[in-house]
Amino acid sequence: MPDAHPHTLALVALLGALAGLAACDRRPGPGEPVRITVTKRGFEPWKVQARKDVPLTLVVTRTTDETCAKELVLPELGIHQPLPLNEPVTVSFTPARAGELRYACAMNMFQGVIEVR
Ligand SMILES: [Cu+2]
Repeated sequence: MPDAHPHTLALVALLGALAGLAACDRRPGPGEPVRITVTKRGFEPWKVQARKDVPLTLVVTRTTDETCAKELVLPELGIHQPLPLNEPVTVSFTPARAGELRYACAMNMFQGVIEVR
């Protein structure tokens, strides 16, 4: 194997740094679906950001049968979305006001917030 050129090494280091940044920044770009996983700890992440008047798509996947969080209820928007086990479910809407949109499981034990700016 030939010696690696110094520029190649620098490029590899740069790509590594970029990959690290991408892994740390979990905030999706505008229009990108926001992934939420329902684990035995509840909705993860429990807080997501959104923009007023910009369509928001949540992709919610319940990965545990151990809790009662088998539904996503967002009263302000009349959403009662069943969450089948291990099946990504898409919930789309456009926040019409800034502020906090609260959602929860059907029994209000596990909660989450969509922070609309
Ligand atoms: Cu519950």
